Amino acid sequence: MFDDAMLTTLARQAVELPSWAFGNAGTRFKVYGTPGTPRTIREKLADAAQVHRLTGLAPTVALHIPWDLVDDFAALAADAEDLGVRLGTVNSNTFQDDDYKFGSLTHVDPTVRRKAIDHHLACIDVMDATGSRDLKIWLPDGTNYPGQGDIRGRQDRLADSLRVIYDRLGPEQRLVLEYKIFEPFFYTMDVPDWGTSYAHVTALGERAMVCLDTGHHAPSTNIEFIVAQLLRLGRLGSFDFNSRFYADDDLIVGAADPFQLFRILAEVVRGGGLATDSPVAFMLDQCHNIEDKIPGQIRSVLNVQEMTARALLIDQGALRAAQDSGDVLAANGLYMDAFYTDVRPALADWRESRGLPRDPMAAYTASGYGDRIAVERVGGTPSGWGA
Ligand code: PSV
Ligand code: MN
Repeated sequence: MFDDAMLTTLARQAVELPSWAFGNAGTRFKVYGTPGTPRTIREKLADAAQVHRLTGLAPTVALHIPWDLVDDFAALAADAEDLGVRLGTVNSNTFQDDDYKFGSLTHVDPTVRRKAIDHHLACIDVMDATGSRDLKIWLPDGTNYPGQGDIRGRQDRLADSLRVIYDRLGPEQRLVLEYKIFEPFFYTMDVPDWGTSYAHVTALGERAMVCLDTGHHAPSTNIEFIVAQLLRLGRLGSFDFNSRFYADDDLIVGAADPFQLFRILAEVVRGGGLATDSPVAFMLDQCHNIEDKIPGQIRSVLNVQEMTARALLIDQGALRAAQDSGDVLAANGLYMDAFYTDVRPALADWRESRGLPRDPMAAYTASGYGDRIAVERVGGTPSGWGA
């Protein structure tokens, strides 16, 4: 089913796991714990390593600072390697401190702004120790009421703050700026959309890119259009994959709308986002509120792989011919043929040929790892929102 070029692309595919996916999460109503939830970042890495061991798809793990703070990040990086994974993107956090009630990198008070900047510089120190390439900034800043803040002044202060952070990056390091339409603020967010992120990153320089979180758009937004545009502009730095029904639901990628994931990956393929020299980093940004976390992550990376394989099946030559000749139904038919092709048996064969389990979900259950950690990890504080 797959030709050599497709197989090479699939073999290269990597999806970064978020350390926080292994901790307990929930809504503002309730957090349900799971037996065996990691108490430390090392236990989170051990769980992430299971996902990679069974799928071959998830060689790196993103950190969240200060949740994953340790004394010695070089030692943590070595521990990760021992477990079979590497440390990836470093995520900053300016959303859990009283000082940031009215903003962090945009705050009117220079002292608070400086504190937020310094936090990001500390994150870059972590990157230096871990060898991580990307600093991801999701900015929680915004306002709730018309007139509450000076929209334009906040943009100016943000630009100034980002400049200081960007200038501290090493030559191989990048800054990716994530946008989000709403939440935690409801009237304005200071980076609400890809255009605002794009404006800031282009002002900063070549190594500043946009991060697209699939859950951060208004309903009905054509996300694949944004993907196409950012790839065209050379500024799509990374994806945070997840699914949404209503808002920032953070459900398993491909669960709510597999066809949307297919369309997004079709534009990634079209725009060279899977090429060897692609600047695009693929990550999950999910929380597993009621399902088990490790199999939740396994299912997620398999969903990305499956939709990538389907997107690779689009006959690009035939599609171009149909598009150029105005054959609307043929062009659409080529898309739908690829989308409806069940690639799962072929992917299972391919996994087997690479020494991986045909069915990673079943292999995880059979491994007994989940039962083992449930017994072993007693006492201590399970990781969760805030650690
Ligand atoms: C909050 O919406 C969020 O989910 C952002 O998407 C970040 O990427 C993530 O948290 C981690 O800070
Ligand atoms: Mn995100």
